[in-house]
Amino acid sequence: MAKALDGVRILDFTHVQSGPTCTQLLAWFGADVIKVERAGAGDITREQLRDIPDVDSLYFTMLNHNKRSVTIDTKNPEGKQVLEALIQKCDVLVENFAPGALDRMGFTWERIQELNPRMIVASVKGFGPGPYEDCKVYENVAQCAGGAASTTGFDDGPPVVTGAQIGDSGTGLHLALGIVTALYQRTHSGRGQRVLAAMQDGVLNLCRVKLRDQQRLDRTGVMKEYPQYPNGKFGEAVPRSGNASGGGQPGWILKCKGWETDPNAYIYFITQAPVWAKICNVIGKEEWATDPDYATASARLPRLKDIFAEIERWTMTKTKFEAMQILNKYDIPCGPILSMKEIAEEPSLRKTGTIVEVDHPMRGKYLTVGNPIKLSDSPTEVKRSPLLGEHTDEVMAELGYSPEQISALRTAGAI
Ligand code: CAO
Repeated sequence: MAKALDGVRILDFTHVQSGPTCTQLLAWFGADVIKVERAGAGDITREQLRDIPDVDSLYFTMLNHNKRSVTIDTKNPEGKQVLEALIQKCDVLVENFAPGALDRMGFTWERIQELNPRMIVASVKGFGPGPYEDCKVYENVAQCAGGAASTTGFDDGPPVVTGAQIGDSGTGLHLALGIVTALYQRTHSGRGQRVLAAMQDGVLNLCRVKLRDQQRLDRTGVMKEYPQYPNGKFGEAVPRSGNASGGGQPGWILKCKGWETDPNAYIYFITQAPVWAKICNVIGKEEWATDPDYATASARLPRLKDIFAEIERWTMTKTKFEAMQILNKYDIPCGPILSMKEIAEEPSLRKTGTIVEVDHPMRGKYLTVGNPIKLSDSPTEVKRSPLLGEHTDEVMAELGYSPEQISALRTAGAI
């Protein structure tokens, strides 16, 4: 079956996590992604956090599916020529080097345009133009600089980073959208353009509601859905809000049966206003449905702590799955705290291709997260990540190099 991005060729100069997540998505949508790696070494994640000696790590394999790998020394003059040929043949160059690295290689925007005016050059950087533009950045730096860490955690503790890789994978997603948008504009303009996704910007975009709250705090000095209300103090900046929902419907994480021994025996419970009467019935507090102290959403705000404590008395009598089943019958929004083990074993996620088992010639079978975006006319088939340089000869031949030329370039250390 045809794929959405059939015919799009990507020169994938990405490494570590942010860039590779972007090009992996494009590959799943059908683009031919040619990953250019340093000869002899490759993407540094191939050897990071290894669980099997001398075998590409899960870190690498889970971020580089459906790609081809070629090794080129881009600092070797002949290697540079190979790269020029690739630039002429590809539609998009994606990179997430440290600021200035591509220029230092000799591939400035101007030079790339000379070689291929239709080329889209897409970059992840830690920061956009400004005081930090030259900084190297990793995931947690972006989480801190983008406002996530200062607003995550509990009020009486330090800032906390989240396990969701919003700096890396989040920015990769933003970049992928920028690339397909630029490809679409090129169909009218005929020209390439630069696409920049800064990790700080990507994280901040995902923390949009916290900038909303900053302005509410500036205006009113209080945010009634935050756990600091009514007894705690608000300062000048948006505080950490624990497990509060961040939206207009208060929520919290509550213990379920087995919490004493199972660190994930919890449920997220939302006291959505339209189903308040049903919540009161389920937890056996029918009188709260009509009591003026509890009957309206605004009356409940100063009492949320006590309300959640009462609801928790009920959730602690059920496992998280039993509670889910009962609450869903009444359309009460809630969610079990699922461990990675439970997610890995969840049959429905296997069925939809969100969790996929992949076979790898050196590591054998492993699990990965498949394409989370499902297109009805462009199904995703997850294929294993390439071995280092596995497709060098194949790609060189496609570029028009003869076997003799390939072997000479190899002897010269260019590939
Ligand atoms: N052949 C020859 N040289 C190559 C090459 C190849 N195929 N591929 C890369 N290189 C060179 C680069 O040209 C660069 O050389 P110079 O420093 O001389 O210009 C060098 O390898 C190192 O590149 P780098 O600076 O990007 O790598 P690093 O490990 O020092 O830094 C990182 C890594 C991630 C901090 C940095 O790339 C960065 O800030 N990227 C932008 C933000 C980003 O994506 N961060 C997310 C990373 S995931 O957590």
